[in-house]
Amino acid sequence: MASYSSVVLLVVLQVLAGSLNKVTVSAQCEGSAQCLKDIAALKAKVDSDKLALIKAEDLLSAKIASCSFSCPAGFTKVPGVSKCIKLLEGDSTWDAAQMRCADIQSHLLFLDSQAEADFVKAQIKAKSDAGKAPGRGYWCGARRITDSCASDFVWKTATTGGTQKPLTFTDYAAPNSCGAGFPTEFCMEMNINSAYKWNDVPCSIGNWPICQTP
Ligand SMILES: [Ca+2]
Repeated sequence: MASYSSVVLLVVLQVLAGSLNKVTVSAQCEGSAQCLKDIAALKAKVDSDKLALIKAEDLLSAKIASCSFSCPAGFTKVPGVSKCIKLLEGDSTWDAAQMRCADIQSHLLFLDSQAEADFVKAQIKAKSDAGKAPGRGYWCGARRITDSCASDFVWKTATTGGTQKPLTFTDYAAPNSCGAGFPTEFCMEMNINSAYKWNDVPCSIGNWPICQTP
């Protein structure tokens, strides 16, 4: 049977051996090019996984927003975006059209992509095909910054004040004619004569409003 002192000696030796192993491994790791490479690779993977997680969370948030988004009664959702439109009937000037939209907590249509423009054209065509005033001109929210043919178009919720937004794409009918002979074409309509592409006209003519919310 081993004596008490022998057992103590064995334990001490084992502890010492363990410490030595740890020191050796640690020294190898800190000095090893392979080890540093492994650490760098793992850090890169963590960064990559974090980015993937952030992207997945963004997708999730967008999907939740899209799925939980609904339009007010009477409005139609524009596919792929959180935007609702409503085609009103009856002639109004551009200013009066904005007020009619404001009465139903909306503003004249802003178009942010060709896909949106094409969707709206299809809505107008469906209305026209259903016998609702075929060939009507419709107001959208594009108006020149100032009442001058040299002034650019922007999206507006009012003639003065309100919200202004730059055009991020255009769907102009060619040619737009503001200038000699047509000196006051400051507002934009969507007209059947140009397949509902955008045509500048005087803001005082009568068109039907296309309202948008939000
Ligand atoms: Ca014109």
